[in-house]
Amino acid sequence: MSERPFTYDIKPPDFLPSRSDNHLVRRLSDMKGHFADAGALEMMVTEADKDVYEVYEISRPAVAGELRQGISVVHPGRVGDEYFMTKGHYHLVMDDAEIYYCLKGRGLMVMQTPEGEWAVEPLQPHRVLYVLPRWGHRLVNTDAHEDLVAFVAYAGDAGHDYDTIERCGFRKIVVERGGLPEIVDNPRWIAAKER
Ligand code: PAN
Ligand code: ZN
Repeated sequence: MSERPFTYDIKPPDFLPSRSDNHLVRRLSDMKGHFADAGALEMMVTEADKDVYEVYEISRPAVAGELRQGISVVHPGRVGDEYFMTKGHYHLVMDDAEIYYCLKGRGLMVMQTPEGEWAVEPLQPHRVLYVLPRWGHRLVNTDAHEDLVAFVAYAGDAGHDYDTIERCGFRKIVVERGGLPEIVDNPRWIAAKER
């Protein structure tokens, strides 16, 4: 039988999808190299290897024309003064864009191009963010208590390039200063010309 159109629900209060094909959990121990304070991360991993974020994937074939979908949940927390966040990535197919629709919580999307341009956009419930082609992206939860939850949709063939971010980092990181989020230079960032 041929495949049929389908629906699923994303409902409050938790906004988890009624259908998902994959559930990924990224713990502190999966985040080595991503947070600026490596010592603080090491200590936290030893004490309790907490979940940092989760992704519920609605999988589609990895081809142009399809749309992969998912719900990303970034939990509240910090490593040193840096807020919990996703690893972040570029799409392997750099021309593939992405839609984020924030359902719950407060946070920031940190973005950059390989040429060194950067942007940070605040997220709050009911806000849509369009991630342009070529822009690497990372979700950051800046709330002290609540999960940051977003629906995403991106081209089926996009793929994820994590290596570049693992090697070079994001140009900007988000830290807490006096109870408020602040965007600061990443001491670990390696500019394209030095890579
Ligand atoms: C999202 C992300 C998700 C997890 O579905 O994959 O938020 O972040 P990382 O992939 O950086 O670990 C997306 O942007 N897909 O393209
Ligand atoms: Zn993406």
